[in-house]
This record gives sequence, C-alpha cells and structure tokens, in this order.
Amino acid sequence: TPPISPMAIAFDAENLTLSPAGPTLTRRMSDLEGLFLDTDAWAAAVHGDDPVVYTVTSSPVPEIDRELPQSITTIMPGHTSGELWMTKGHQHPDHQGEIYLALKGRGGLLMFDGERTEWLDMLPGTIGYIPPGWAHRSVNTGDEPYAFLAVYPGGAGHDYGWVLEHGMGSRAYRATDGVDLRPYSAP
Ligand code: PAN
Ligand code: ZN
Repeated sequence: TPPISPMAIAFDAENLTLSPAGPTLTRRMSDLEGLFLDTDAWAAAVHGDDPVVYTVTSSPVPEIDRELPQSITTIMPGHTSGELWMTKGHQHPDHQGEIYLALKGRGGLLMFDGERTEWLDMLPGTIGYIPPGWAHRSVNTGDEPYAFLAVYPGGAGHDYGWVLEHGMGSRAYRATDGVDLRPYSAP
C-alpha cells in the first residue's frame, strides 16, 4: 500500500457519507446471530425481510498500524422483542482506546470491561471516550437513524468473540423516555 497523503475528507451531514470514501459494510439481522436475548424473534426477523440494522462507511485511511482510520456508523431505529437495535460490539485485542462523536439522531454507547458496565447517552455533539480495555457497543435509542463518527488506531483490530463469550454487562430496551437498561443474560 502506498503511504496516505494528508487529505481533507468531505462529510455530508445530510446523507451521512464521506468523500472520498473507502469500503462500506452492511450488517443485516442475519449478521447479528447470538446477540439479541430473544432468539426466536431474531430468527423470525431473519426469515422475514432480514433488515439492515446498521452500515459502516470508512474513509480511505487503511486499518494498519500507526494510521488513524475513521468511519461513520449509522444504526437504523428498531427493536427485537423490545431490545433496541445495536452494533455487534467488540473488544480491541490490544486494548487500544477510541473516540466516538455523535452526529445525528439519538443513541447510547454501552461499555463493559468484564466487570463494570458504563452507559453514555449520545446526542449530536457528544464525544464518547472509550478507554483502553473497554468493549463497546452502540445502540439506537430514538426513532430515526443514529449516526456517529469513530476514530481509532489502525492496528486496533476487532474481537467479536469476546462479546459473544462475556456479553456486555447490560441489555438496552426501549422505554417511553429513552432506554431501559437491564442486567445482561445470555440468549
Ligand atoms: C466502530 C465499529 C462500528 C460497528 O467503527 O466498528 O460502529 O460496530 P461493530 O464493529 O461492533 O460491528 C469501532 O468501534 N471501531 O473500532
Ligand atoms: Zn472499536
């Protein structure tokens, strides 16, 4: 890979796109196996229209050591048996930290270090700091798409198995006034 030159990346706040852009990842319900508590409701959604739950659009900055890539995650509004739509969630294998900036909609940042759980309300303009060693998952708590910018070390990596094994400490359910956090239980 040739070295990346200094560059400006245009962020379109209306369409939540980057230009120039790198790869875009689409996560459908079928990609979220083992994450929602109600496995039957999850399977019914998969066998229905298998909806898109979130997308991740990256900038052209590569995920390699010493680079500082960014991406925009957009989570659709919705719930599975009351459990709010969310990202898979992951741990960074070498425990690098990360920064999120909420851009649009309403959401939450759920963090878990294996013992302690933290929840941050994420409204446009909120910077959420993920300290080293905290697994992280994002949740849409509103009724429109929730989007945020993530900036992370290029060598951070994504360990999804950790979350399947340890959970996230809490589950986020829809409530009339935002979110109802319940203790984690395995599906
Ligand atoms: C984010 C996440 C993104 C999607 O860019 O990767 O929000 O969530 P999952 O990776 O858990 O599916 C980030 O935390 N990068 O490190
Ligand atoms: Zn991360």
